[in-house]
Amino acid sequence: MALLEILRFPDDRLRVKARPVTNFDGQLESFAQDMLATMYHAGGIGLAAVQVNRPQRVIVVDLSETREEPRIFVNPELHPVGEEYCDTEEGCLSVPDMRATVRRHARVWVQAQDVQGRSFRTEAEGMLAVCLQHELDHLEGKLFIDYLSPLKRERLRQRLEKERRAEAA
Ligand code: K1U
Ligand code: ZN
Repeated sequence: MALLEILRFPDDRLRVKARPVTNFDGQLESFAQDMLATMYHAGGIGLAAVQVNRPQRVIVVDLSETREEPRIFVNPELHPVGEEYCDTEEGCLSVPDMRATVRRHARVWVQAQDVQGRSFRTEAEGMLAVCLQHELDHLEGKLFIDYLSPLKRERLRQRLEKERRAEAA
């Protein structure tokens, strides 16, 4: 298993829209395992393939306390349920040291395929629903900070650029 590099905002490659997966082969299984290893290593509860510079429609999540309940979603499609919303503080492995409250659908269901191409459907609420919406946004090139005001997002971009330059010096 390999650890993959996680792209960081404002990297333009985070803005790419992911393509559907068409090949359900051993490479897909191996890539999904690398994504899980990368997510666990980074301490995240989710990860989208776009974040590791593979613009394919694959996400992984694990919200269990034991970190032993990995879930892999290939070609996921999100369907909101009802009109209830929730406000949750989110973080992102591609935007370190930043948290912001985002309004999301409280309940969703997701139609997806596993690494062998078999279709399945998952219903979600609470943090799993929030995390799935966050990861599905990544597949569209969207980040949780896009829900902030333009001014706040620009201040954040400047701060992170400054930190990046300081790290490189
Ligand atoms: O997609 C990502 O960048 C992963 C992200 C997922 C996420 C977190 C919080 C709300 C919505 C989506 C993370 O896992 S960032 C790390 C984090 O915030 C966290 C880690 C462990 C427990 C709870 C949150
Ligand atoms: Zn994220």
